[in-house]
Amino acid sequence: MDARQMKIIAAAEALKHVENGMRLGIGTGSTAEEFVRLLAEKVAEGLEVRGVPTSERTARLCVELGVPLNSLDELPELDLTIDGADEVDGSLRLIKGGGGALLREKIVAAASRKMIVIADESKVVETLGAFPLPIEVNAFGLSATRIAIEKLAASLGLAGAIEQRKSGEGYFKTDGGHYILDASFGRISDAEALATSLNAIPGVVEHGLFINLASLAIIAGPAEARILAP
Ligand code: ABF
Repeated sequence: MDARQMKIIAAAEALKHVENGMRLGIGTGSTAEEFVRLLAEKVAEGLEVRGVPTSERTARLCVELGVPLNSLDELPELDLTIDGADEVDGSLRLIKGGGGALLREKIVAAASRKMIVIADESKVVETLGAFPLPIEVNAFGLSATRIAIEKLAASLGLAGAIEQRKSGEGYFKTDGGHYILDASFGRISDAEALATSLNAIPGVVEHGLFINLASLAIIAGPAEARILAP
């Protein structure tokens, strides 16, 4: 079974949690896109849902495939969000943001009663941090913000390169017009402490540590999908 088939299996399992009339947060990334494709088939068959996309990219796909959309301001309370992840640990802590949509993903997840993560086995880790942590930062004072993050990391015993994410010849900009710093800290032994401290740095808009947001994770392996629950 190839990687795409595993993503489809996880997405199909997640679709079983979608009920008629639901207000749905719709994630970003290749796994979430498989979910959008399956959801669109159900919508074409008569399923009635309203979606709130977590990125412009997801919004475009939903429009193309006929999934009805609203803004989060129109639907500020959601029943369920389904989204991918870059890493998942056994306590359902996540690293997200490899696709650059972490800010909207976190706002949408926080506005949802339930969040289901869809991923394949390659995303499951014992300790978060092998995947560089995306940190979305304001363009103003970028160097000062980077220094503050470096000092914070050192105070928590974390070391590693912090690279500004590039795109083509320039730097990657998020849907919100911010930049991303990818922090290769390695093992993050206290994700809660890092998350709280990053939030206290003024130039940090948001970071990719998602803690206490996921309700369950559907993890697709070569043979079948398994559930990770808190
Ligand atoms: C989004 O897409 C992100 O938060 C995460 O960075 C990425 C996962 O993408 P994929 O499903 O393509 O691995 O969910």
